[in-house]
Amino acid sequence: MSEEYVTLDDKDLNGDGVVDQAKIYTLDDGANVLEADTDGDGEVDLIAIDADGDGVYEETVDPATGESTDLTNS
Ligand SMILES: [Ca+2]
Ligand SMILES: [Ca+2]
Ligand SMILES: [Ca+2]
Repeated sequence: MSEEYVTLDDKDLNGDGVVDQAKIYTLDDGANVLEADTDGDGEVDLIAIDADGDGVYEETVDPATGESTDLTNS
């Protein structure tokens, strides 16, 4: 595994005005994964996936439900 963890401590990801804790790591296949704790309880609330590593996230996943949302409109 060659995951790189980066902690973002100054990002408001869901626009509620409160900084959200998040980390980004890169998988061996080049995909970027962002995990965010948007309510500050220490549990990940949102996962975003950039499958091709170009910096644009194509999909988000709600870890509570496993439900994924396609962010692309193509
Ligand atoms: Ca927030
Ligand atoms: Ca949380
Ligand atoms: Ca991408």
